[in-house]
Amino acid sequence: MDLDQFVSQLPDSDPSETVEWLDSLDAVVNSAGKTRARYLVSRLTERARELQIGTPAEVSTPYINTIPVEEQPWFPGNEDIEKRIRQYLRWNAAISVTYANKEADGIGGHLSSYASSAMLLEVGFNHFFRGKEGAQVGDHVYLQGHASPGIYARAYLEGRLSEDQMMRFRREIGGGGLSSYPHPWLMPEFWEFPTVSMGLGPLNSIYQARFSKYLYNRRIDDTNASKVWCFLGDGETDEPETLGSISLAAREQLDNLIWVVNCNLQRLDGPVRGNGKIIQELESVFRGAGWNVLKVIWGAGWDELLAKDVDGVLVAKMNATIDGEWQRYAIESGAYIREHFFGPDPRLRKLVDHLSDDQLRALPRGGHDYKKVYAAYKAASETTGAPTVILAKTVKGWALGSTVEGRNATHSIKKLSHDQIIEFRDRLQLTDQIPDAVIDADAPPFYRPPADSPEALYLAQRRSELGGPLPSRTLEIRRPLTLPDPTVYEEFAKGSGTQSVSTTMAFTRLLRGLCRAEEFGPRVVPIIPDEARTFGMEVLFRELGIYASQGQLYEPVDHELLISYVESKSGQLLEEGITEAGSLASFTAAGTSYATRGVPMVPFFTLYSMFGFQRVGDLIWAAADAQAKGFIIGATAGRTTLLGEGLQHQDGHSLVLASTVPTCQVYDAAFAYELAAIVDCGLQRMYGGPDGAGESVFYYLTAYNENQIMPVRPEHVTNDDIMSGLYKWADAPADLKAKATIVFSGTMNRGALEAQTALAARGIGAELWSATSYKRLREDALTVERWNRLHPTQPQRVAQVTDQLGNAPGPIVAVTDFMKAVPDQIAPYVPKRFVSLGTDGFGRSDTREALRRFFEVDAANIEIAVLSALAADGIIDASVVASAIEEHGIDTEALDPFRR
Ligand SMILES: Cc1ncc(C[n+]2csc(CCOP(=O)(O)OP(=O)(O)O)c2C)c(N)n1
Ligand SMILES: [Mg+2]
Repeated sequence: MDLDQFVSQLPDSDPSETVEWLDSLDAVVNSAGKTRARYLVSRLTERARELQIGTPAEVSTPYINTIPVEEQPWFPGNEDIEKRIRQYLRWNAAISVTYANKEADGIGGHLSSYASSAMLLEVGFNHFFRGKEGAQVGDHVYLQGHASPGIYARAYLEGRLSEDQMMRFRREIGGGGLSSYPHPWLMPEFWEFPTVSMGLGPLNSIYQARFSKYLYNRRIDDTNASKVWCFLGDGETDEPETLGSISLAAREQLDNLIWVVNCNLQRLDGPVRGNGKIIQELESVFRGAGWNVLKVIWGAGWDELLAKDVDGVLVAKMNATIDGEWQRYAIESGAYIREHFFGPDPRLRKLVDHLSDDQLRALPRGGHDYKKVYAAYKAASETTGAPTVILAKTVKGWALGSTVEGRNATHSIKKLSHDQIIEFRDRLQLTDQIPDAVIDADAPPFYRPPADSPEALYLAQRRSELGGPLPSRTLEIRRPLTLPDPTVYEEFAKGSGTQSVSTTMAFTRLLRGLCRAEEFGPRVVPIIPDEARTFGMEVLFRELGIYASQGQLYEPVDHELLISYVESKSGQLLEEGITEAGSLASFTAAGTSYATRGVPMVPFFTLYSMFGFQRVGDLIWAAADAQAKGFIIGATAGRTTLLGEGLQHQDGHSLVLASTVPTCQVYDAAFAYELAAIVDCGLQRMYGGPDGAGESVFYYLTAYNENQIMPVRPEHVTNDDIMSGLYKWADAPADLKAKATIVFSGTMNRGALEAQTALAARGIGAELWSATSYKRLREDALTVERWNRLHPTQPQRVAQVTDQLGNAPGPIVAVTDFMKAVPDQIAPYVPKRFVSLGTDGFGRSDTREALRRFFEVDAANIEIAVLSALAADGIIDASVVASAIEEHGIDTEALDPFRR
């Protein structure tokens, strides 16, 4: 369909004038050709834009630099010194990777990504990226993870890293090494943003920029001057996470966000778009989304040729040449380029008659020309009202030598031979600094100029002027946080009286209380991905306001209601729309704010538990690596508690997935008082202490939607009991001898209680225990087990769960609304018969009752499991179990749900 068809539907107030204009265009095409006509149309469009006529935006422009040479600003740096610095950086980066691969089974590393992006990074380091010294917030710079050797090389030149550390690239164990990629967890004073899982850095950077504006608009921190820079690969743009949220950046007018896409036209295996043009494709995508797009395609050498290209043949050839060919031109000789690029058209060939083959071969790409890059960065930093993306064309493996540069295998080359090192050294003009005699292919020397050399002084001076070194993860709290008064938790200990409520409702009430708390309240960041009504949290819309950078430009349809949809510039709630990934990125930005700007913030991200770890597990992993703090609330938890929704909604495994994340504190609360205690203790652990720094962990907490009367917190239950993962909730009925123990979690407390009553009717007493965290119990047991293994001659320790359940009565039946694997985490440490009841298999749509019977976790099945365990222990006769099965009408021939 012709997209311009709409024009025929517009009124034509002067048809004869229209015909005149069209005829003139026809005449130009006939007499001067299409190139000229295209030029004229472009000029008209440009003028129309100047006159603010409101013509539709073009999504694509010719394959040339966006900033014309006449508009290039003065380059303020010292060109010679910067060049030498880059040479040293390139050298040291490559050498550190070579060290990591000294032995036969090397430990990897990448040479060619940094080689292609060195210039892009250096212009930023020397002229743009603001550090965090003094009171300034500083910039947030997301770097391509596998370009880390270059970042280490810079820190080495700056004297932040030692030669020993450089030799220990990728040797983390034993200390003193450098992590393979940006890992704040492993290098907490250096790296800020884990980026190497492709796509996550770009996504996180968008929400980081948005969060910066949120802090500013809510008057929590003056982030106005702080920018977010994100460096990413052209191949990385294929990840849906990379481009998935770019429209948000434009909608939110994130002019504090600058992306630099290193378009080296290659990814790991081969070309990104051999048959197309990645820069053009990305330009259309970003322009369509409302970004400011700056293409940096050609270096200065081309300016003269483009100026002489009066009939547009050069631009036409540039437009028509596809990336597979450009990649080839990057490695071929000048003669080949003359023959194949310029050759076929005599007008083109004539353009370069005056250039030698060597000069032709040396015509640079824009991303390797610091003046072009500087111009783009300057324009980007001065842009208002929109985010900017810079599409910079580079060569992968640039300057690494003829056998590496631009080759399809370049990404995976990890080691340079002696000859390659010599060629590289020569190319970098480092013969004086690194003479042949000191080059040993296995142990080539690093090179750092003396501290009083012009290069070292320049480096130091540039960084000090920009506010200190980078990357640097701050551990200094600029705006301390005060924890809420404990009275906010008190009501939850009293139970819900006669009212039936869910733990989700209790959580919402607690969240409101926390948001209202003096001083602490504004630091809470509630995050919801379009599920507030599902969770019964819509009361928060009006009470807290939904953050909207433009306020609310309309009167909402439900404005008269108490729960109306209120958007506001100072709103507190981040209602993210349907994006768990985006919400997680907000969670990460808020949860790491203590370290990225010294302003602790407390995110409470409530998600649909099925669409958490399962959907955005890698983002959660990255949040953990970034040492994020906060609470992820897995609402509508449980495979049978969430009724009616079926297989793709009913979550019986987020607790299993959560247990894989080292810093994640996983809690499955049964009662309102447990939930309140977990939040209370969690806040103290993460944000307590003298400076509010606390521990770098985060909490995953389930919340169910089944209503029940919330019990009063038993007298004997302490916060430590709840946090320890397991505590006795109720004794066996007073008149009976306790013969068994039922361990429940979450909403299974009700079935457990019913089973206790039914067992009592059979004269069997059972204790009830609440397991709030199997992960916690397992980790404690693992620690004890290891200690015992390594201290064989010392008095052996006993794990908490071994002590507790070892001394509890009879066999243990653990029941959960999650997979059996959840309670099974403690099975090896319980020194007696241990049976798990859980919800393995796909979910089903039905009532809770039917579901619990199907998954065999209802009261009857708990009772039967206890009887069966007692029979197996020889305490009762098997016939008792058989008759209970019959009494309850259990279908013994039904298929095991686990298999379906
Ligand atoms: C999610 C994910 N998948 C795969 C990889 C492995 N990987 C590392 S670098 C790379 C190629 C990157 O190409 P590009 O984004 O173009 O960056 P360049 O190195 O060319 O600058 C791949 C596939 C990864 N790091 N993350
Ligand atoms: Mg690439």
